[in-house]
Amino acid sequence: MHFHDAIVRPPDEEYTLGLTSSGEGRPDVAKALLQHAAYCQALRDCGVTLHEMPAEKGCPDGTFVEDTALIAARVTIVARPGAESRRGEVSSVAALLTRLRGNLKVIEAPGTLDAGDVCQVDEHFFIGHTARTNEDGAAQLRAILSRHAYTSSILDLRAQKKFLHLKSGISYLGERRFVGAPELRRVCGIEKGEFLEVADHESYAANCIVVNGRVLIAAGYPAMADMLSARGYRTEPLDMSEFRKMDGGLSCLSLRF
Ligand code: CIR
Repeated sequence: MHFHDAIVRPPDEEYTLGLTSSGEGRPDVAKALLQHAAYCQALRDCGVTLHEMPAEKGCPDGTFVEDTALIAARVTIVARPGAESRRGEVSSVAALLTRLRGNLKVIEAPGTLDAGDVCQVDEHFFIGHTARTNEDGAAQLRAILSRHAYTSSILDLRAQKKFLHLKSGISYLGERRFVGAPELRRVCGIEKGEFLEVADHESYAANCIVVNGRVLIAAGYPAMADMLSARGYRTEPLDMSEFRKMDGGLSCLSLRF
């Protein structure tokens, strides 16, 4: 899949007020802005045109723009975040997506869906049922996808507490290959041969993105970097420390299409 565009939104001074369970302390906003700028540059270096949204008042988690929508080739879906404090992020993203993508589908109450819970695998979608994405939201998404000739499966992840979202612990690399935490391989029912297992102490690095021939990964996870390099992937490490503090992974910072 080739990406031409990505939507991003920088953090602002309210960023420290966002949701987190990491216990890693408050993020340094100036540092987060630098890391965000480096992330944006890495996307540009992959040939992607960026659509930069301004930070929005009252949306401290707004930089995690991936959670607000799901963009597939044949349909664009506006999510309804499970955390009430994040619902205000959606309308501005929807307005931009209407301009960029045309007709949108929408997840409606009582459904909730954080798009970070959705992992696209070619024409199939894994949908995590989590603390953020409820049964109704997952079912709505499944119905929309099916109307656009995509298949999907809903995975009950509520028992595991380690990952906020499905994609916090698993990424699809393309060509039937995944990278992620072994426990999620089992839940997704993926064959071992297709799955590169991330060591437990590096599980944060499982969230990575493949963009036009490069894999953007979090810096500071050498086993993950070596595992991908050994298989011929070109990796681009990015410092994510200030996003990790707020439970955010690398994929969450952009909506790619
Ligand atoms: C939240 O708790 O919603 C944000 N602080 C982090 C969201 C990260 N998004 C993601 O993993 N897809």
